[in-house]
Amino acid sequence: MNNRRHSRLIYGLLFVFTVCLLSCSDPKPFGPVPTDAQLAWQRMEINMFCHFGPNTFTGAEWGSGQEAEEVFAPKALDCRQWVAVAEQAGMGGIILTAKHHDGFCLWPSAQSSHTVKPGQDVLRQFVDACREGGMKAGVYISPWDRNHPSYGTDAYNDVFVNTLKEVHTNYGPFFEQWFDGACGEGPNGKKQHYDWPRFMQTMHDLNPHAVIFSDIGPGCRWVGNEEGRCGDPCWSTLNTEGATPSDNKPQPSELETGHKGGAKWVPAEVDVSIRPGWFWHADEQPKTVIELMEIYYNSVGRNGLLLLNVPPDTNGRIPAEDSATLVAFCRERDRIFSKDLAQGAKASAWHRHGHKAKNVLDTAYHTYWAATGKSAELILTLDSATEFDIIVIQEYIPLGQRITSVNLLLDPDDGLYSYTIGDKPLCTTVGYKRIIRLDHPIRWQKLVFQFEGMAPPVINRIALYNSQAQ
Ligand code: FUL
Repeated sequence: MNNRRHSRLIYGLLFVFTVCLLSCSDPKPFGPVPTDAQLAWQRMEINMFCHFGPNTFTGAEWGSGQEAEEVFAPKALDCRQWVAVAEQAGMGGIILTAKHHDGFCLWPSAQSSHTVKPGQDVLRQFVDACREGGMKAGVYISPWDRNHPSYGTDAYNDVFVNTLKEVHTNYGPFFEQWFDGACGEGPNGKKQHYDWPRFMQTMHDLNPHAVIFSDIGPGCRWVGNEEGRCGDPCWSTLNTEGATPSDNKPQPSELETGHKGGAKWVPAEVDVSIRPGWFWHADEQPKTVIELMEIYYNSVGRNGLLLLNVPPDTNGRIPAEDSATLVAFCRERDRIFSKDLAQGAKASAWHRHGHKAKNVLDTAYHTYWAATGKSAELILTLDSATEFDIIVIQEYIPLGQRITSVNLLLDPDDGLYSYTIGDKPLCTTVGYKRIIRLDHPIRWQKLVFQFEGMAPPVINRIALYNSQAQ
């Protein structure tokens, strides 16, 4: 072999080796990715919010802080019932308003005189009931305090830090800390300058695994509205540089959509109430199952976590009409989503070694199909023509949120054509979960999904459902 042929052979072998190495290697994360706690949180999908306190008895939404402590008098407090309702509703966690804007503490706090009576520790009953029932407990502690005499002065930041320490040390661990951003006037007419960096650092020191909610995270962000919907698109990434919760946050419309290519992983939490108010009021009624399903599609179905508020009444129990609605809401989700019609299909695509297209069909979370390019196609061939009207796609978010559009081609004998919803492709962003409702059911056998991403798409699940099925 002469020298030229010899070096050509070596270059050839090197080329083949490099290509092989590139296509065999695991995909690398793209951009920011969730922490283990954020991933576990997102996979909970729906949690319960409980607004409970003096407002439950006075009919207010924002208590003045001047109400007598005695007004808080639940007749038959039963936190186990809250847990049972949440469990039947398919929820894995409950977040309780341990302190709302009136400053009233649902535990006998050493930081305030506006609290429950010593023998009436609701927070204790709540965490005990959650632990007993295998439910995760979370806590809302409002920085806005309309009762505390030091509110509006530097001393209040110390009080608030001590309050966090008291709650998380004596009652924790909590899976989520909810920091409401509201910042109004206190009893002396002054507004507080919240020391957010200190609050966040305190939380981190107390429980680094708690997901911290605020307008801008760091664990999860406010979705920018209280109507029960994410934006479309909805990115789990957000630019938070220079922003603070409360008075220096991104616009609500930015919080709805997040920022494409944003620097931090701060997924959207969709807080909305089952009733018109956050607190229970005798003259209000829960939403219907149809309304809750719409909220579900627009929150969980658009890459958000749904935090559904279900307020206990003056008995200290969740009213029967709310729990019946929640059970019916859960049944409706089971009815639609228990039969994945893509099971048993064949999936094919170009793939990286070990991350084959068929992985999108199994139910294991950590198996996925990794495309080789930013534009990629995956073909799903069902056993026979099958009717469906819902497509669920899940991006494997431990490697980041990548997808920017999904197009569906249907493959009739006479050539491919694109399925559009209105005049749009199936969707833009996917993220943890995207539920796409078609305009009407279609009966089809071969589906070609075309993906575009900022990096090669990585998908762990594609499923098909028929919402008309019984
Ligand atoms: C808001 C509060 O002002 C409401 O009272 C409620 O707690 C809601 C969840 O957040 O900002």
